[in-house]
Amino acid sequence: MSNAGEKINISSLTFEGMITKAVGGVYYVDAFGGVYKGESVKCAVRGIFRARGISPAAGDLVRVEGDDITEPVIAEIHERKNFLVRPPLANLDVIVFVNSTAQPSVNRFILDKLIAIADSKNIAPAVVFTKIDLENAGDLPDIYRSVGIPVCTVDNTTGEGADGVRELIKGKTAAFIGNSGVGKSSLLNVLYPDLELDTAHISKKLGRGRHTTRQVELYKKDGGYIADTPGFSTVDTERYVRLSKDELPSAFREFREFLGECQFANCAHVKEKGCAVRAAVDAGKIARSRYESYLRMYEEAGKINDWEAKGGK
Ligand SMILES: Nc1nc2c(ncn2[C@@H]2O[C@H](COP(=O)(O)OP(=O)(O)OP(=O)(O)O)[C@@H](O)[C@H]2O)c(=O)[nH]1
Ligand SMILES: [Mg+2]
Ligand SMILES: [Zn+2]
Repeated sequence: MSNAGEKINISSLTFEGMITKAVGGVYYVDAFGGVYKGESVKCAVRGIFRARGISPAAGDLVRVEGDDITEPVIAEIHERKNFLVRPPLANLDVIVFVNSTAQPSVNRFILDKLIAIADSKNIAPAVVFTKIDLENAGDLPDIYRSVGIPVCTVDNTTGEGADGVRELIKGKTAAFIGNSGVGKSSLLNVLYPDLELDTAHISKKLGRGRHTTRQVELYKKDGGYIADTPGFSTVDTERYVRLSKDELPSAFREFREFLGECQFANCAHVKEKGCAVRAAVDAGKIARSRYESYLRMYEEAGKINDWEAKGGK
């Protein structure tokens, strides 16, 4: 880092980089150029962002300005290609949805909902099923593979299947997301043992983990960045998801080819006559569990819209 007595060209203290960690107003930025190139630099942020209601997040591409007296400052946040509110992450290429075949068990509805959100934000979804040493993944891999989503099944105790995950995330910015206790940190430790992430034993009483991972950080690996994230609970997903009734049908990727074929142009694909989506479900072209997730999200979207229409915010 800079040395008080040394003369440094100020312009070389300005650099482009990516935020990898945000903790209590302190940001760590991976420098892409300048004198700190390749290093992680601790930065503050200009107050102007707070005034504008922008809070820098891991994954943000930024310009950092420095002089040789004060701490480097994030002076500009470049436009985000996408943003996840919870956990706060910007500019993701891939979200790896991690599910356990054993405890905690897979919640198809939550998985479908999260995939729909990723698709609607143009973030490529991928699905991993862990703990295959304990339970078989059953029909799940086929359901997701058949709609073009990459699926890996892994046993984190031996590392079996983990190489498939490595291929998916190589050179990308990828977040590992899923319920607490599914084995996100365990899987990342299998892929990158030097991370030494904390993992926890399942609480027998609750049948789920205890939120071992508490904060989001992007780690530089295989020419890309990966984020371990704190496990969510079902309650979280009820709160942060906002897909409207209009956005929903096309957020289910396998519905898209049928959307123009319904008898009524404004078909909601719920119980309308001549619905091509329902016909596809009956014909086995769309998995029933996916369609059921759609119906449930449609119902939830109705609640949100009605509530907002009554003046809620
Ligand atoms: N048998 C078996 N156990 C696993 C596997 N993957 C993870 N576990 C165990 O499951 C527990 C939870 O794993 P973690 O990696 O801490 O889960 P996490 O998803 O990071 O949980 P949070 O950080 O709380 O969100 C630990 O006891 C792991 O040893 C697996 O493939 N097989
Ligand atoms: Mg964890
Ligand atoms: Zn329809």
